[in-house]
Amino acid sequence: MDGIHTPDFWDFYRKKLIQDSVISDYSREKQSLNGEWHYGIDQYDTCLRNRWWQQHEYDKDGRPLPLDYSFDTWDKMKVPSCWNLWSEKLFNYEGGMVFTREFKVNKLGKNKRIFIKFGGVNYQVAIFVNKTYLGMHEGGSTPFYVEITDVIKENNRIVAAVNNTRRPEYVPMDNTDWFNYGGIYRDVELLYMPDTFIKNFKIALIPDGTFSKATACIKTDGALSSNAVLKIPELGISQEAKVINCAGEFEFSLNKDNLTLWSPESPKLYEVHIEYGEDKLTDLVGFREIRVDGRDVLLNGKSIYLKGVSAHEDSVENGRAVTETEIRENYKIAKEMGCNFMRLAHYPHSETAAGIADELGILLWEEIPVYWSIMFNNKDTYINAENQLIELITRDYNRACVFMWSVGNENPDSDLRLSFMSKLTDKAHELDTTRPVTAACLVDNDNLIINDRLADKIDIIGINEYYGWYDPDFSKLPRVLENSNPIKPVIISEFGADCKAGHTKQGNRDDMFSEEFQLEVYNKQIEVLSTIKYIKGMSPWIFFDFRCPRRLHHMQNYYNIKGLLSADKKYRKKAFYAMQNYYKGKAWS
Ligand code: GCB
Repeated sequence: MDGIHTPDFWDFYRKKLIQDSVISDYSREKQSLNGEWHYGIDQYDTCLRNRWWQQHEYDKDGRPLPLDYSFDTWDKMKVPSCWNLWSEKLFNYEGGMVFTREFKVNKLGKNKRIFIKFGGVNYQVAIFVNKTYLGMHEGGSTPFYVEITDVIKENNRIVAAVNNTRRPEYVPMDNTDWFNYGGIYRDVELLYMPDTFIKNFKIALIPDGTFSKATACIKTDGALSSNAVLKIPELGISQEAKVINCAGEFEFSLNKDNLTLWSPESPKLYEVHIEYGEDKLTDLVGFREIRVDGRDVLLNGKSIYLKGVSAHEDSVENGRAVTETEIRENYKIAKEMGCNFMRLAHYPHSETAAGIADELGILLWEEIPVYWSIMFNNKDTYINAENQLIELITRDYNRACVFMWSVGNENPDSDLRLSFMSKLTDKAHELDTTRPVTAACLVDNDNLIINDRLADKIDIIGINEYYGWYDPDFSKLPRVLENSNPIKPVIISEFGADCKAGHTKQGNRDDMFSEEFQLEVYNKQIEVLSTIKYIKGMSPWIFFDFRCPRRLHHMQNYYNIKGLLSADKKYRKKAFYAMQNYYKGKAWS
């Protein structure tokens, strides 16, 4: 009875974790594996326990064995999608789900390496191709890549055992204020690479105020002794770098007078080409400089006020599997509201979201789901959080729109949390010396002051405060701000109030959920926050209503309704217009 008594079967799978596998793949030769996959609801993880993926279907004498699965008769689901929205019976499902399909590869040949890319699978997934276990990825929001060169044949079967069970040691943990959609909800693609290839590359303007020095580095995979070449044809740049131990670095000058700096008003992108042996890679990159100077935030040397809004990755129709059309529509409405900035909360949104923000000129706050009180004392939790940070920074380093990395949200100040998040901040600084690091911190509500010990480590202090809502005593807000004297810039990363779209005051307790009430909170917040010089931006909570299992009030109906827009984004609440008036009248400094 192979596999039935296997209490420690997770250990077997977790021994092969896929981490830090991100490959720069813009412009790569790809084959989509999106489309219909068979799926089976596997509540007890029997695929993993009993190793269905080995497809051990006959005994040694060729007699058929009884099976508990039949991959090709299972129902089909579209990939990418969130299973909760695929079928009514899965609306609230959390647990194991096995996905499988057959595929052919377009190209088999010498000197070719083939990888599978998963853009996002929530939360954990074990991958098998042609009866071989390739590894497990944990963390539902960042991409991972698995090499399949050695197992590939003409006809292939992939099995992906996904599980979105929430656990206290995960990142995020088991308690969050958003819906835990399950599924393979971003693209799945095959990548064709030469034997030796550029694994990833980073390029940026050096933030020294001269706008004339740039740096780039590449990591390579495979053996080769040749130089790498970097070209930016529009700027007349062609540079060579030695690759030693699979790493190469370029430092080069740009002619400041020829260079159009990337900014929200002028989101200029340049084609950057890198060649290394047979491998060629192209990316579209904007050059700009971000600096923090005292309490000031500078973009291209000029003080900037971040007119933002926070947003989840969610849509009524597609959950977290938001489409490019939906992303573009969101940015369009944000721009109509007067935004130059968005906080993509509380986990990495898709790389498409960053790509489009680059193109449209929207600055982004990108975040990892170190949310509330995760297990700060657990070593594996730290490794997991750090890995998500590495995967995010590797994926989006070249996106000019990314203004800062956030290492967490509302984590109560404790010694363990301070050391956990200080380490994450150091890691972010090590991986990226060109951007500020932030975190959404809490106010010290006993002493009415901004007093988070993490503020010493991060470069921009994010503050979440709900005066006028969770704390109805609004008079505390001006006191907090007067009592505080931060030496760094502050962004109000959250404030807000629930509001049911279209609901007006009726003279009862539900008035708290009315548009008038939300509007009043916004008006009071804007009035106070706009007078404080060290506040350099804001991203109120939140752009649109989103699905949330913690919200059981009859006005909420399993949604967090603090949106400025309704969940379908069609209805603009009164407070939307208050923000619009404020932002449209707000100058740049
Ligand atoms: C917060 C959290 C956010 C919640 C929000 C709320 O402080 O950061 O995730 O959704 O409050 O609505 O309570």
